[in-house]
Amino acid sequence: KMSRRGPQEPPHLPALPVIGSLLSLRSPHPPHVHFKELQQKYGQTYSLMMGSHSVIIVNQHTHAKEVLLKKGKTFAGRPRTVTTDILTRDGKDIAFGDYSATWRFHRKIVHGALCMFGEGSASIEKIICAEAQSLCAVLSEAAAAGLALDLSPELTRAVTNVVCSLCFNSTYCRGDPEFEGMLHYSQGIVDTVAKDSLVDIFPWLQIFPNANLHLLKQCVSVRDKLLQKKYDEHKADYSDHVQRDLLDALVRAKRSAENNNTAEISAESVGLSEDHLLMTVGDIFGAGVETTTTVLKWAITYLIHYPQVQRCIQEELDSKVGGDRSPQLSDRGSLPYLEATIREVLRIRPVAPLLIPHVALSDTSIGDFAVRKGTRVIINLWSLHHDEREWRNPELFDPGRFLNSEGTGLTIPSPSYLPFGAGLRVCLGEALAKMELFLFLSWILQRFTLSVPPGHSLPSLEGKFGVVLQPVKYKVHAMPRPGWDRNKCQHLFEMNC
Ligand code: HEM
Ligand code: PLO
Repeated sequence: KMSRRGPQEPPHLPALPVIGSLLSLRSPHPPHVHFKELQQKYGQTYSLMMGSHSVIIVNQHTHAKEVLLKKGKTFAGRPRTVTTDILTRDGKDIAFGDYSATWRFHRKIVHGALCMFGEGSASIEKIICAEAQSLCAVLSEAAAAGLALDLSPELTRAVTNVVCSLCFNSTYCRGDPEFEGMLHYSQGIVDTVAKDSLVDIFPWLQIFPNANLHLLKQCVSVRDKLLQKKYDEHKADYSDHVQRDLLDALVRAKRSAENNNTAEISAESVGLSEDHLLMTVGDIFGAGVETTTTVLKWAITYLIHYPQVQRCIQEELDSKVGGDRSPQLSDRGSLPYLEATIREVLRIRPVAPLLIPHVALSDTSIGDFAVRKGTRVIINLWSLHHDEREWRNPELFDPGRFLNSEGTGLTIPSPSYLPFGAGLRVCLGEALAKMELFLFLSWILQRFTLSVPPGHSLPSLEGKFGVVLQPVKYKVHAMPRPGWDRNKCQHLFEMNC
């Protein structure tokens, strides 16, 4: 309840000048786990100093929803940090850009471009299925040769080709040097970005900021060359009559703003400079690749740990889809156990366990706590998804918790579940990501049973904390299911397309 003296400051971790609350933040655990533990001592919502910045950590769903939904506009800001400024040319992108007319405009363009792919010959479904087919072909070949495979590059290529089609109307073949380069720079960025604001003041991560910044700058410059090349190509053969992809949609918006001299909107005023265009498409490309790939890797890691879950999904696929055709999006409604498994993976290993930090744009409050303008707010999704009051046995991987009591339909058993965030800053790729997860996993599990090679130990479930929470690397043995040899896979594909 509100006290008579008005809203109080939230409980505060001890803080020293310069390093802030650094001494209280020493822990062998990654930040999201440590922030969850600190609740024992400070309560569910508390504040601390990161260097000179005041930060509030939110560990419960009611406060999280107040920040994201009820007061969404007040908390729609983003902090500027050294590393994200390098990545996004001082916040000229969507994800790390502050709340502004430009940000709103770019979200709208991206949203429109993603919707454009709903139907027609270049539909997202067709694009994803073509990649699923090619992924399964690689697994078949490895299986025929008796090889175990690190699935990471294969999954990354499949997912990359989907966003590449959407962003640039192009795809990569296996072994394409440009793709290999992208794998390398993107991992470099994931490992280093956001490490100054959140992470480089955490000593347990053993970071050397300068080496980090150097690597980040190098990787960003490789990425920027790739983006620039795509942009120049699109500018060269741009036509008002066809819109092939997101980049065309952005170029069109820029041109129409430039031609529209009478209107108040000029390219500069709505943020349609070349920098803005490149950073927006860079965001979608980067987010499109790293998030979905990471979830697929977590899903496979858990399926290997829980073969009974894998069997359940396969039985569902056998009875609802059968063996004479491949799964399609319209099967989603009849495969609840697979959907439940995807939901459980997103719960137990959220891609962005701390979302992206939000910033209060004016003086406000969270619950009974006063919050000053400029305060950073970190929503600890890890705490929400592992809250013992909301989830029975939160550490247990149990897709069944997302099924109704008859096991025939889906539910969300707790309001403490926000894998894509919520409100103004909600993920822009949620629908796309869900289509990809469903199609890739259903195609793979219809054809293969996944396990670690004989004699290998199970992959770790811990994960490596960075701007996304990634599983470790390991080799997978993909055993074709009865009747699913190489010829059948190929034949079925040719029939369907
Ligand atoms: C933001 C999750 C896939 C594009 C976010 C946020 C989360 C999230 C938690 C932060 C919300 C916040 O800060 O409040 C996920 C998950 C994905 C996924 C779990 C996969 C399963 C994608 C894909 C795309 C995408 C495929 C691209 C098409 C974005 C963008 C933002 C964002 C642009 C920034 C939004 C903004 O700040 O306005 N996502 N995402 N995401 N996501 Fe995703
Ligand atoms: C991933 C590496 C790329 O090279 C650049 C990039 C752009 C957008 C980022 C993404 C990275 C990581 C995941 C992020 C995404 C924007 C939204 C998404 C942070 C750094 C999430 C999960 O919030």
